[in-house]
Amino acid sequence: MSRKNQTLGEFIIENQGEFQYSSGELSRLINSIRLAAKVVNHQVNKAGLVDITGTAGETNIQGEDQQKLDVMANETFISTLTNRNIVCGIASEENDDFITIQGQGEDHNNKYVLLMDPLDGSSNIDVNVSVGTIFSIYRRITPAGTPVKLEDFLQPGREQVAAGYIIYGTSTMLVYTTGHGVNGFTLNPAIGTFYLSHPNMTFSEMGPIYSVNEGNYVHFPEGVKKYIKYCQEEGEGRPYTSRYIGSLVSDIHRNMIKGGIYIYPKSSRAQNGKLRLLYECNPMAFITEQAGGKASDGFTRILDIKPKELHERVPFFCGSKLMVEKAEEFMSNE
Ligand code: P6P
Repeated sequence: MSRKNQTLGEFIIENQGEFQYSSGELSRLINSIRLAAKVVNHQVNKAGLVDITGTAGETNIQGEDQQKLDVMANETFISTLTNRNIVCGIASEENDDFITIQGQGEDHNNKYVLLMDPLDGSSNIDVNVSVGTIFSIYRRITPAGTPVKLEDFLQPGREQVAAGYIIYGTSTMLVYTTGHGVNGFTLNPAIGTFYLSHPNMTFSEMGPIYSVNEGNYVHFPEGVKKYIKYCQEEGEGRPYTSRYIGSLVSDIHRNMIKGGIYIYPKSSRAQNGKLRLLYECNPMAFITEQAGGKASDGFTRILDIKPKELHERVPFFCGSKLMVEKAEEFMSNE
C-alpha cells in the first residue's frame, strides 16, 4: 500500500510485513542505503566545485580509471553498511574480491549480502551527466556464524530479495523493489527526506525509444544490426527515437518512465558485452521484471543465469516486454 508523498521511512514501515523472513533487518538495510545515498548525493552535486572529479590515479579491476567520486561512493556505502551491522559480505565493482563483514556481537551472524556498482557511469561526472548507484541484495546461503563465501554472491538473479538504484540527476531518486513492485522516491535536499514520488513504476509493453551505442554498430551481431534497422524503418509506432546517455541507470530509468529498450550486446570487440551480471544486469533485470518489463542476454532470462565469477559480463537486452521479445526474435533468426 502506498500513498503519494509518503516518506521512504513511512513506506518501509508500512510495507515491512510484505517481505517474508523480515525481522526488520531488510528495512534497516534499505535505511542504511538511504543514508549513504544522501552522503554520495551531496558529494556528486558539488563535484565541480572541489577537486573530487577526475581520476584517483588508480584503476579498478575493470581496468578503468577510478574516478575520485567512485572511490568516495564505494567507501561511503561500505562504511555505512558495515556500521549498521546488517550484511555479512559486500561485493563491489570497485573491489577485486568480496569483503567479509564480521559484524558486531556474534561473528558473521548477519543474513544478507549486498552487491553494488557504487557509482555507475562515473566517466560522465566531468561532463555533468547523471550517474547512479546500483545495488542487489541476497540472503546468504552458507551457514550463519561462518565467514561469507563466494557462493553467497554467485546466486542466480532470481534469488534476489531486493534491488534498486539511486539516480543522481536533475533530482536524486531512490528506486527499489523487494519483489512487490517498484517504487520511486525523490529526495528533498532541503530537508534530506526521500518522498514517494513514483508509486508502482511500470514499463509499458511497447515504447518509442531504443537505446544502444550505435558507434559500435559495425561490431554488432547481425541480429542486433537488423533489429536497429527495424527500429529505424517506418512501421507501427516506428521509427523509434534513439536516446543513449551512456549511463545505464539514466537510460533504463528514462525508458521505464517513457517506454523503450536498452541494449548492450556482445560485439567483435567484447565477446560478452560490457555490463556486469552481478551488480548491473541482475538488479536492473529484477527491477525491470517487477515493473512488467523483460531482461535477457538476447536468448536467456538474465535472472536465470548462474554466475560463474564476481565480475563476469553478459550481453544485456532490457525494457518494454514486446520490444525485448522482438529483439530476441531477430537474435534467434541469426
Ligand atoms: P559505452 C558506464 O561506463 C557503463 O557501465 C554504463 O553505465 C553505460 O550504459 C555503458 O557503460 C556505456 O558504455 O561503451 O556505450 O560507453
